Parts: sequence; C-alpha cells; structure tokens
Amino acid sequence: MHLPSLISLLGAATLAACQTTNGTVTGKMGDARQVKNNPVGEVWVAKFDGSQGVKGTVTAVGAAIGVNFTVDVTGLPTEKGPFSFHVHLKAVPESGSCADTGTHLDSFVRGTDPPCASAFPQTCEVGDLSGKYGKVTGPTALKTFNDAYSALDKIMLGYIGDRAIVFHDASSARIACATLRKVAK
Ligand SMILES: *[C@@H]1O[C@H](CO)[C@@H](O)[C@H](O)[C@H]1NC(C)=O
Ligand SMILES: *[C@@H]1O[C@H](CO)[C@@H](O)[C@H](O)[C@H]1NC(C)=O
Ligand SMILES: [Cu+2]
Repeated sequence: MHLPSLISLLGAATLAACQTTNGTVTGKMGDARQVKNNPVGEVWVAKFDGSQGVKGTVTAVGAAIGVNFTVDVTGLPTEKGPFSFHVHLKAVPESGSCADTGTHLDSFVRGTDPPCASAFPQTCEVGDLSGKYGKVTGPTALKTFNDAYSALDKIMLGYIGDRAIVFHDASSARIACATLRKVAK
C-alpha cells in the first residue's frame, strides 16, 4: 500500500473512533460493552413503598440488547429536584438505609470524573442511569429508556440484579432507595 492511501485509511479510522467515543475512553476496563444475551422479557422490579416519600416502581425488563427500564414514581419532593437516579452496588439493607447501598455500579471502572456525557453512554458508569438518560422532576415521574449496558445475568459485567436503585435530590442527598428483585414468572 502506498503512503497516501495509508494516511487516508488512518484518517478514516480516527474519524470512526471519534464518532463513537469522541476519542476518549474513560473506563480502566474500556468502554462499557453492550449486553446481547439477557433473558428477553425477564422482569425485575424495585418497589418504592412510600415510606421514604417516594412511591412507585422502577422496572427492568430484559431486551435483545441490554435492559428496558421504566421509572414510574410519585412523591418526589418537587422543590428539591431535579433528581438523579442510579444503580448502586448493594441491596438496601434491612435498616432501609440508602447510605448503605454502596457506590454506583461502575463495572468498567471509570469513576465519576469526568462527568458522564450522555451522547457517549458507553463511557459512563453503567449504573449512572440519569447521567445517560436524563434526570427526572417531581412530584411524579414516568420515563422509559433502553440501557444497552445493563445485564441480568450474574456473571456479566453490568449486572443490576439485587442491587439498589437510589434517587438523589439536587444536593445529591440520597432520598429514596429500593432493591431490584426478580419477579417470578
Ligand atoms: C471528549 O469529551 C470529554 C467529555 O465531554 C472531554 O473532556 C474531552 O476533552 C473530549 N475529547 C476530545 C478528543 O474531544
Ligand atoms: C424494549 O424496548 C424496545 C424499544 O422501545 C422495544 O422495541 C422492545 O420490544 C422492548 N423489549 C421488551 C422485551 O420489552
Ligand atoms: Cu446514586
């Protein structure tokens, strides 16, 4: 291959990389990988019982790629929003303490800096759902989105099962949490 065509080939490859990631890989383990072997139609639900003010559900359904989420809650304290929400590492303990649900699910180890750029969801923490798909406002929120990087199989990176969904207010205080549990078929 002569030099000019090699140069144009390299240019095209660089352009392709920029179009998908803007050239910046944030994760120590690379970009988040799409999950294509979830059990399609399997349902997991985090049930917010109202004891922390927030009432409703966050539902996760296995899809051909990743997981379809539905956030359907009410009782968010309007004046404290907008509200972010994430998958945290642990389940909510018996005490109900959202403080004890650990940090965000971050399977590809990118941390919170730089902040998630929603145009490049593969570079965000897997659990940073509101970073990728937008925060919600109160008092009532209904939002659906597909996250390609969430897994329903325990052996996969990005596994969300038996982990907490946590809502934060604008000051980032944890205002409500509930654990994603598998719904029996
Ligand atoms: C890509 O985006 C990130 C975060 O938005 C920014 O910090 C970085 O400078 C950008 N990189 C390039 C090569 O434009
Ligand atoms: C997931 O959402 C997509 C896009 O809305 C939809 O086409 C697909 O049928 C959904 N999958 C399941 C299993 O609900
Ligand atoms: Cu959080």
